[in-house]
This record gives sequence, C-alpha cells and structure tokens, in this order.
Amino acid sequence: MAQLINGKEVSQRVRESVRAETEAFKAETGITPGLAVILVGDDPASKIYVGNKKKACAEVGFNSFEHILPAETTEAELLELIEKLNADPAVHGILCQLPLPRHIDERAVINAISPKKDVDAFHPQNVGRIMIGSYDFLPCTPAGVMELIHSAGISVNGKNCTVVGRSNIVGKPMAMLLLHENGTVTVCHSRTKDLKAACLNADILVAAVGKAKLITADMVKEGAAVIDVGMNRDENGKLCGDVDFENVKEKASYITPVPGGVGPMTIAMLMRNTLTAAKLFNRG
Ligand code: L34
Repeated sequence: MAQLINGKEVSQRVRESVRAETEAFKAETGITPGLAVILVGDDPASKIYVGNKKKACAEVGFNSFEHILPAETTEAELLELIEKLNADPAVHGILCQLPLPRHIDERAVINAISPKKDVDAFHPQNVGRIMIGSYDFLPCTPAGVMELIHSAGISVNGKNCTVVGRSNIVGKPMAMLLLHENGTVTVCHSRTKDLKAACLNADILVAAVGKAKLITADMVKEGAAVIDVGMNRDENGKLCGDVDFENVKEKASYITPVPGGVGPMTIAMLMRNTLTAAKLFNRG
C-alpha cells in the first residue's frame, strides 16, 4: 500500500517559507510583492483556482490585484490591460488564467506579458531559459510536482520517468525538469503506440492528460511513485485525477491524491515565483 504524498501539507510548508521570506524582504526593501491575476469569462473551475490564488496571496503577505473580465472581452482589451500591468511598479507578477475564451489568441496574450513578471513561466523567453537550465521561474505545476517528489525523499537520478501528456504548461516542462535531475524520461501522448508498456517501465509516473482513471493499476510498476496532475470531474461531479487512485495505491510506493495533491502545490509555487519576481524588480 502506497504512502500518500500530502500536497496540502507540503504546500503549507512552502507558503510558510515564502511568508517568512516575504516579511524579511518587506522589512529590508519596503516593497510588498504584488500579483495581478486576470480571469476572462466565468468558467467555474477557473474561478475556484483564482480564488485560491487570492487567498494564498493574503496568507503570505502579498498584494493581489484581481481583474475579472467578461467573456466578451476582446483580445485588444486584454492586451491593453497587460500593457498597463507590465508598466505598474506595484505589480511584480502577472498571471492570465487559462483557458481563455476561444476568440482570444492565447499565444499573443502570453507573449505580451513581460518575461520579468511572467510568474507562470509561459513566455517563450522563460521557456527557452528552462530548456538550457538557466532560469528565474519554473512553471508552477511542474515545479510543484518536483517539490512533492523531493518532499517524499525520492531521488530522480537515473530513474525511469514517464510523463503522460505533452502540454506546454505541464507535460513538456515536466519532462525537462525530470531530465535536469538526471531522470531517463519518456513522454507519452495520444499517438503513443503502447502507453501501458511505457507506464509499466516507470519508476516515477506523472499523469497530466485530463482524463479520469486513464492510469489503471495494470499500467503501474510495483513500487512506482505516481504523481497525479489531472483535475477532472467524474460522473457524480466529484473532483478526481487521471489515476485510478483506489486500485493504483495498492501497487505504488508513493501516490498523490486529487484534491490535495498537485493543485495546492501549483499555488504555493506561484507564491514563490511572485516573491522571486519582486526580488528581480528590486534588483532592477
Ligand atoms: N495561467 N492558468 C495559468 N496558470 C496556471 O498555473 C493554471 N493552472 C491550471 C489551469 N490554468 C492555469 C492552475 O492554476 C490548473 N491550476 C490549478 C490551480 C489550483 C488548483 C487546481 C488547478 C487547486 O486549488 N486544486 C485543489 C482543488 C480545487 C477544487 O476544489 O476544485 C486541489 O486540492 O487539488
């Protein structure tokens, strides 16, 4: 039976360290880190995530600036707001919650955010810097997964790591971070011929697809560490991940739950990135 990796607890520890560092940074510089969060439209899940981000800001002692825009907002209007936030000295981090309504070009929006304020690390400049291992920010979700792996005392060095999903926000950077720690990384996706074989090969399995119960027990190696990035609703509207938790936990050595696993870590790492952005701003 697997040991649970408690994301709520680990994220609490990260937030506490950010809170203490923020207090010292404020005392030293007089600067209060500020995070601007933009939400376009009224996707109910996005509203919850953005609400959690606002709460976390208050907890660690940041200013948060919420911009809730109607679904009909034009791309030009959104870009104009981003320009204003780029120029605002009270704003050190800018995050535009994804997904955006279909009529807005996500890439154009990400590219418009100043790389220095890009606390998601989605800007091409930051993505490139991650690729070469010389970065200020790591994307929050993959960074949170690494933090969970470390918290359990798991070493990535030389391990077979399988990442299921190749999105720009999770799968691809996740693979890169595991590679930086000397994992042997396989990335699977919808065209992968033998997903089961690739998963069975994994000492560390990261599921980031968005498909409930995609990862079943027969796909998991005995003793593997299983990290569930999925955020789905099941038939009854209950929040669940990509992993068939009840059965996989019998085979894995470590497993993360949903909720209470990767989700809270995403937010904790966002707090860390925002403090980093404020420190970069202070250095000029
Ligand atoms: N720009 N868009 C941008 N940055 C991000 O880092 C995100 N992401 C993803 C979606 N869009 C984004 C998030 O914030 C996913 N995500 C996120 C953040 C927090 C939580 C889940 C996803 C979270 O708080 N999860 C809780 C449960 C929340 C609930 O009750 O629904 C958990 O315990 O997993």
